[in-house]
Amino acid sequence: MSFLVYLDGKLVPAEDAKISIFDHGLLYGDGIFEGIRSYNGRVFKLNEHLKRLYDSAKAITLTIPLSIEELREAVLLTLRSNKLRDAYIRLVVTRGKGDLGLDPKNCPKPSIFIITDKIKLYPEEFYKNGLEIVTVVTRRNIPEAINPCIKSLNYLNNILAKIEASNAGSLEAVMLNSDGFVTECTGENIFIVKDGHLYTPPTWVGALKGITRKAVIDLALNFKISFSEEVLTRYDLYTADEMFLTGTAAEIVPIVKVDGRVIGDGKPGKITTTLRAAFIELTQNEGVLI
Ligand code: PXG
Repeated sequence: MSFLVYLDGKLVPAEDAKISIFDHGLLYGDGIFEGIRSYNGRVFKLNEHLKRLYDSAKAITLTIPLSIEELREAVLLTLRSNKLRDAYIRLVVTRGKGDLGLDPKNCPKPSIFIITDKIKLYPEEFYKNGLEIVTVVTRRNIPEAINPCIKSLNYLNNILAKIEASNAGSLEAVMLNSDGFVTECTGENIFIVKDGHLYTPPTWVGALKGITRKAVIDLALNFKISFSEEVLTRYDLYTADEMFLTGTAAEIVPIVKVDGRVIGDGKPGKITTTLRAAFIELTQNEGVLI
């Protein structure tokens, strides 16, 4: 069945929504995006996602042709038009149509589109029993090149890591930075628990400032779970008591094996399970009403 997407100020049937082959988003990966979810008729952390989008835009000198309030309304309108309460929202801003050649000055008008659909990253069994992951050789982009805090359309770095994981028979990859420190996975931040303490790498090592990451840290603090951002090595992963990933699409995924090393007792840990339950409850009750 057809559904409507937002494209440059209009709602159009998905099959009629077309972007030019001269759009620099396609030609050069020149653009930015957000992946957002709605639950139970509310858009979870919508304002946080919009703020990150405008920060990404600023970092790549792209002027979004709508105010943050107008863009918020466009997201809500797209959801309402499709009568969606539980959805995955892909909000994309491209540099727009231009001549061939890298220079963004060739692109007078950025394009905005919003797709509201469903997403399922991993089969349900992995949320219950935990996922096995591997570290890969492909390193995360160094912050001095494309800063991983920019959520750009340039995901080839992460796609190469995903292919490596897949070739090794795994659904997800842990990416290290050029010094060998743990950064994040291909579309998720990473957390470990050791001796009751929760750790995640600081984003300056080369990770996205994940919105789910922040929500989980806030929940942990509410539960009085001790937490710190620390630079982590593969050794820290191998010797962790618990591990999990966070992301809008993935939500919270328990990890039970890394590079063949069993984490804890090989089952999702207690703190992971507690935080996951609290996260599910939060998503059902918090957010901008559609
Ligand atoms: N790291 C990277 C590299 C990401 O792309 C996250 C961490 C988690 O961030 P949030 O803010 O979502 O907690 C992401 C987010 C998809 C998809 O379609 C990917 C993401 C989000 C939504 C959808 O694969 N990645």
